[in-house]
Amino acid sequence: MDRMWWHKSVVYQVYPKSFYDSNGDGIGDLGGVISKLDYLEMLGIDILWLSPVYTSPMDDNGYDISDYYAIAPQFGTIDDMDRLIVEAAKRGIAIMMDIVVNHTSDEHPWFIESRSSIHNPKRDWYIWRDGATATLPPNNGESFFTGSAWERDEKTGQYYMHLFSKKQPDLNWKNPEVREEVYRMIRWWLDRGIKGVRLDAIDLISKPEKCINGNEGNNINGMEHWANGPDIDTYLREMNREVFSSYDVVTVGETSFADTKRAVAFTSPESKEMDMIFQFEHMHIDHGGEKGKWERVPLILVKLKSVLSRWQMELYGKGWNSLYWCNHDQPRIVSRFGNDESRYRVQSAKMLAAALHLMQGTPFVYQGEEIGMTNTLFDSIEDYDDIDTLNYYKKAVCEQGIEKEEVLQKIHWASRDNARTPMQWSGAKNGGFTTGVPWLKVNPNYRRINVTNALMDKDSVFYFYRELIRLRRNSPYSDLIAYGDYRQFYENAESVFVYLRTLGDKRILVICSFVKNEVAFTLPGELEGYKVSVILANYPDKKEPVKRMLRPYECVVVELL
Ligand code: TEU
Ligand code: CA
Repeated sequence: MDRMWWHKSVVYQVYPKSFYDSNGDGIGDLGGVISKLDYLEMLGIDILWLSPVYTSPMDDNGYDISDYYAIAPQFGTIDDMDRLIVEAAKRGIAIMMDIVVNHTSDEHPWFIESRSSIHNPKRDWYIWRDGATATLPPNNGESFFTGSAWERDEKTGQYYMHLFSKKQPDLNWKNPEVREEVYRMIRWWLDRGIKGVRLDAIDLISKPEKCINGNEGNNINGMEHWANGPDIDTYLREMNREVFSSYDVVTVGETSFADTKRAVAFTSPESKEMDMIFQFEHMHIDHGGEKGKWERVPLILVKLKSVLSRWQMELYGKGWNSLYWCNHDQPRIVSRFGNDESRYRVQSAKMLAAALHLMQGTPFVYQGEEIGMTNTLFDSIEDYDDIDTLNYYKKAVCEQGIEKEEVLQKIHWASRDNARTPMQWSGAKNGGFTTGVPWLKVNPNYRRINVTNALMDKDSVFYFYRELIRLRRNSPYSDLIAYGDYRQFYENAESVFVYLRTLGDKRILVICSFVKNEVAFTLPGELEGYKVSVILANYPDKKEPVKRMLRPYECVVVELL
């Protein structure tokens, strides 16, 4: 595979609403992002992925766009956006925009026209169907945000499809005019100087031919029909040809239904579709499955290791992985796969970082992950904001009659708001995020966990991330980390994750303990002859791991010489 610039890049995701508020209205904004660019430069990242900042009624915090060519006033102006692109570039940082084109807002002029009459020229820009009966929607498909995926429109009596909220009607990609408009819009942004594109929910753009019922179950009905529709590859190839092929740009598709085979089809250079994708298999390990995403399932490390290893092996030389633990839709990783109790938080956050960043792929760091931010425990549903969370609460409490306490517990664990509490910059009021009233409560642990503290402590999670980023971008191990092959050891071990990366005669072994008790470790027999030299560790003594007990959440990365 040809080497590409983004093979050694690290991406940092900013969720603008929660990053930094520059004018005291309680909402993070572009001015805030600009003022923190020096911080991001210090961390050493290459690309800044900005969650949507376009004009939007904010039903889903900007993932419901009503004007693709304008910035939401809460976030700033198009001049601020241009300034961000320029200021970031000065610091060697490229901007990646979040492109949401599976759906628009119902307040987008296209949809307003589309719903106005059956004969409107834009009618066919969205997915309209007659009900199955006088009272039933076209099929039993459910939306990702609870309830039917169909909304009946009074005006014409037909239903429109919305795989997410009812304020997010799905575009009809079958219509070539829609595709042309989408491509024009993306080109407009690329011409402004952005260097990356994240394609939201892109595996959902090609809809099934027939409007049949999905399997009933505890999970989302219709899920099996929504993703990877018949024309998915055709559309992606067309978009690549019409847009991306003329620019030096990196693309990443959000594809929650992809398996490794699909991933190769999406990301192999010959396919000419996308550069990499976000897969979700490792995110479904501790929730989801049969019982739906609000049910917690205990983490089984052997399963997690096997999923990650399979993605490493099956994409090797064929496609390209993205590597991520966190984003704005996922609870905080240190609270999930690590341990957020004070005495283990730092160690486990570092261990998770090493486990992920030393695999093959392009790592993504989500704001706050680099200081080990944790889940939050709001005691009232009033404190939550996320539409997915609120819809679920209503259904669970009002329709299913589940105890409020029990529902709140599930929300504590799984709500997307865990990732969306404001960035913790300092121990000052509101974590230094705003001088006003924050739109979402700050996690009360901000006095302890914040950027100011992290920067003052040479053993902080922050500096560990910085070191991992440096190792990948600019160190004697860069080529090995980007292109070395991957092999797992001890795949049946329940507490430790061990893998070897090899390129030519250079090799590193990554050893990570996922548990709070001590666990015995011995260097795999076939590696015994090598001289062991520690290059990174999360305990200050950097003790060699040949045959000894690993301490709680210990990780050691060694070069085998
Ligand atoms: O997410 C789409 C997606 O597949 C899911 O992760 C979804 O967020 C999850 O099932 C809800 O619990 C993308 C965005 O990342 C998300 O923030 C948006 O809400 C969604 O698309 C709609 O645009
Ligand atoms: Ca603001």
